[in-house]
Amino acid sequence: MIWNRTFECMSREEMRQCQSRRLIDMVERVYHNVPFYRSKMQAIGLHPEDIRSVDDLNRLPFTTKQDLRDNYPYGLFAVPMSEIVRIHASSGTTGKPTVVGYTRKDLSTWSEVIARTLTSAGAHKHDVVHIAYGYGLFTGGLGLHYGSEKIGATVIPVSGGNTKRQLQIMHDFGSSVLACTPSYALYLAEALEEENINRNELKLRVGVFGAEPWTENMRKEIEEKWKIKAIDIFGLSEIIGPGVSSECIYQKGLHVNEDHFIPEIIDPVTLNPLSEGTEGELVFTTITKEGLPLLRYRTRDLTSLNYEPCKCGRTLVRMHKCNGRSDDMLIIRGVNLFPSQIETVLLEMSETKPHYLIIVDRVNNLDTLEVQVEVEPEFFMDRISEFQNLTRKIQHHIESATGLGVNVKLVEPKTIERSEGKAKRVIDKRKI
Ligand code: DLL
Repeated sequence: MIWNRTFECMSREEMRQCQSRRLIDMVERVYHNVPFYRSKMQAIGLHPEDIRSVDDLNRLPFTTKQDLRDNYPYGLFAVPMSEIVRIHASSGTTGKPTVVGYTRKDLSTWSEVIARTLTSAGAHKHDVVHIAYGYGLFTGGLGLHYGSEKIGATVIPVSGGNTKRQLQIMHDFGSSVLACTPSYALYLAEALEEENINRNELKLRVGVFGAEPWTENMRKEIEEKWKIKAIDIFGLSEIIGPGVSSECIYQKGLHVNEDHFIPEIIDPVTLNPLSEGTEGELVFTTITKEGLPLLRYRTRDLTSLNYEPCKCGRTLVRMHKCNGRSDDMLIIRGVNLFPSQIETVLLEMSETKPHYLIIVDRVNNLDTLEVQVEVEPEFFMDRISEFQNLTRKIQHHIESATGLGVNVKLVEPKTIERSEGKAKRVIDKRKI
């Protein structure tokens, strides 16, 4: 089944024309409505009329997460706040989150691309979609929610956490599609065995998993443990949230909704465009977004593009499964974390030194986060209660800055290895 044949199956030439028309309109809008883009374009002597088709895409300036941060919170919005009907946010590189805004039309586009995502995974109106992505500022929960309603499925908005309850609901309410991070899907599978729930009493048949990297091996494990088809779905808040691209049932790359988001692959160092099939950094230009339209947004995700037709009938370009990034962002239990966020917390506290080590692991399919912190020497001579208080204090500060549970370990001064070059801040022991 294909949700929107007109756009998902159009010829490459029709897609080019559609993208060109939309791009021209979008460049005109951002030039007039977003001072940031106007001055960026003026600085390189580029006028909206210079953009005549998608072939001119690479004349446009790039946008980075830092640009969003510099214009925090609403500076890049292209419409007045009275037109914005929803806000979401994701982690920024330091303390402040990246804020994104949607108009009514943006929300309708979002539901449309999620409807495509679910349909390409094989879901339909008779399904019961169990949404265990977090609801809130994170785009996972609400993003999947409205798209599921759009296809006419029954939505169970469980949100994340409370594993026992998840399984009971899945069993009693007849969930047939599971939407969550792949690592949580594995964790739930293990809990299923522990709770002694008979898999054959569940109606589950498909999973739509994303928000973090996962390998083919993880897919195999999830599919075997759950006896379901596990579909990879990809997206990022800045572009819309989930719904940017997703696999079809052939699981051979993720179809990009390129009538809304034009993908490019660039060399992350020279910033030059790379040819089809070459791995590099994924860049998106949104061509229908109203609230937060972005020109050539550097995702930092590494992948490649494939324009060959797919067996499913969709002509939408496919991106290879994403398994790496060109920056140091970690994804822990689906939550994005930059080491600099931890550093900011530690620098703000007088008792600690900015020497720290982040250790990420996966225990029973759940990510764990430990932060080792060097403290000022007097803490090692003081009473044990002071020591515990400080541990708790750091833990609390990190948790409220990142939204992630953390195990803090205080270590003696000069025990964390110093490096002569780039400091090694992260040890990621997860085998993904
Ligand atoms: O994670 C949106 C999302 C929600 C996607 C639910 C899929 C399902 P952010 O929190 O802004 O948005 O994080 C975006 O997560 O740049 C990638 O590095 C990573 N990511 C998202 N999906 C995948 C995936 C959501 N399927 C960042 N495979 C992106 C690998 C993924 N990485």
